[in-house]
Amino acid sequence: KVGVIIFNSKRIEAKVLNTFFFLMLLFKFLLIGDGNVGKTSLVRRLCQDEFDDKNESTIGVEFFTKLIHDKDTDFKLQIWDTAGQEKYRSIGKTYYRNSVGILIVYDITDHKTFESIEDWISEAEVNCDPNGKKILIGNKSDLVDSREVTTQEAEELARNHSMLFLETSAKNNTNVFEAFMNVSREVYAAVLTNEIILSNCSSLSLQGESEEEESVRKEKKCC
Ligand code: G3D
Ligand code: MG
Repeated sequence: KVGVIIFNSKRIEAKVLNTFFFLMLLFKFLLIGDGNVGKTSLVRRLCQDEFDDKNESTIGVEFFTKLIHDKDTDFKLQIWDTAGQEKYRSIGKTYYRNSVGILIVYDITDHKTFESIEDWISEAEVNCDPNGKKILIGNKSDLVDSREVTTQEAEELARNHSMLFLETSAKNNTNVFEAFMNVSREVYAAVLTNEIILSNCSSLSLQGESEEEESVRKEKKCC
């Protein structure tokens, strides 16, 4: 089955985009949540398959990219990570603009970070695509003895907001790829049904990488 994308008012099959135009769907994803919950560690685990327990709070690049191949479709995630601004709740609107996949992260060993989740959901609802797909992520699932947030209470919160939910460990590489993949599949399904309209050029990228992305990858060893 081949999905149909409405692009600039034209119906284009997703596979045709991939095969003949050497174009690839580009989804902007972002991570939000309190400082220190492991947002940067999750992106690094996904893109570099690395875990560094001496993470600097500022990483100096605005986004990472990850190519995803799922069944007969390729797409690219452009994943924005904050550079520490979340500590002051001063994330600008540019960070949120055009994002269609939103990962909202708390730390299962710090209940305060879970209590902030409602505020982060409100931020996402005000600033992101209203049909964007969200996932609630309870990170640091490896720290079982220090757990402060139960799986059940998090599941209930996610259900109340019609969000996906997963517990992850960036350290042990548990559920990290799955978290991004599950949101990607929901976004892609919503694109095919026109619930999410990718109507501007920033939603497509040439297959392969741009010079900017290549230089970021080389500098930061990104994927
Ligand atoms: P942030 O980007 O949300 O601010 P970071 O969070 O990715 O910078 O991570 C904050 C701290 O949590 C880091 O430790 C990091 O190593 C740790 N961390 C991130 N993910 C996990 C995880 O899955 N398990 C465990 N055990 N620790 C994790 P430091 O010591 O640098 O503060
Ligand atoms: Mg960070």
